[in-house]
Amino acid sequence: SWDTVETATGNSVYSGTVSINTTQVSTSSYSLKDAAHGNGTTCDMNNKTSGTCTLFTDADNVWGTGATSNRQSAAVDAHYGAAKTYDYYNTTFGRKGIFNNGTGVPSRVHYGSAYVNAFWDGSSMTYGDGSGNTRPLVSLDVAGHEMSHGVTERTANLTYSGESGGLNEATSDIFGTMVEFSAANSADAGDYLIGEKINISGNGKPLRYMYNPTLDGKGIGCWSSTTKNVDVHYSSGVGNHFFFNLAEGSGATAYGTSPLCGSATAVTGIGRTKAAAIWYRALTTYFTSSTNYKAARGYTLSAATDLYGKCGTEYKAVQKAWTAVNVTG
Ligand code: ASN
Ligand code: ZN
Ligand code: CA
Repeated sequence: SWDTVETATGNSVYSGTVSINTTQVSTSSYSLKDAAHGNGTTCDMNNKTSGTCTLFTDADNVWGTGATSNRQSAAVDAHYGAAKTYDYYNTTFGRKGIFNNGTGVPSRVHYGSAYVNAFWDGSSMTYGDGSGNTRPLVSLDVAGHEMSHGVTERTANLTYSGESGGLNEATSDIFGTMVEFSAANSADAGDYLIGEKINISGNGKPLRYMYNPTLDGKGIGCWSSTTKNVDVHYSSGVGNHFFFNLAEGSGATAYGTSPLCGSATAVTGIGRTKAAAIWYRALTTYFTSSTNYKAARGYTLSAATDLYGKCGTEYKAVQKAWTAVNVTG
């Protein structure tokens, strides 16, 4: 009988030729349904914003061409991104999908006409094709970012405004980046840039820079009393900059130069695996809907204590990394 899990080849827009999981549905038809990742599916909105999303099917189980003009190519990226995000949370934290119940999610691609965004709506992922020079919004970091909004929603549920909104956005940039690193894909290697593949502004620049958030023109790299007043995609800079310092250190690093705020002293990184473990524990154990940056400092120190002990290297690095973004004790 059919409905068997297949390992298929996909030619993606951004991640090269990748392995994806599909399902055989008849003698000569396969679908983008991934029984190895909670039955996550990928479907085509056919450039509409409502109505049926049509599950992708294919006769030979070789998907996409890598060209944006091929409708399956972006679907391959989304399907791969959903699987890699599922794998990151499961392998790293034992979290079984966004809902932690083993269920995957639908990914809806080709949403709307010239739609330059992607979003999580509480149950599904949706991706636009971009407009003009902007490419489809289906890169690994964008997929990991959006699905991490689902994880935040199901855990701390950080309110999407003010400083808690900045922490919500930073959480998505942090784990979107961790998904990108964990996939170890040579066509889309890990970095601390967000959206570097999609050319969102048409100038070849990424959307955000975690090592120096000011490089996007509006991001906040150092906390101040006005951080709460800016859009959450800019106040996230404080959290992104903290995470970079904690993972990679301040100053010149392999992934960019992180400036110190004020008179802070240099930070030596503890590596992104430990930094992400501290953030995830803080997110899932201590953060609440109203957590602000000052509280996040205390909660990540509690998380570091839980994981690595009180006043060890990791604990002190968390202190220094927050002080380096002007979130002081
Ligand atoms: N792409 C935007 C974001 O994730 C849209 C949204 O859901 N706020 O930040
Ligand atoms: Zn977001
Ligand atoms: Ca990236």
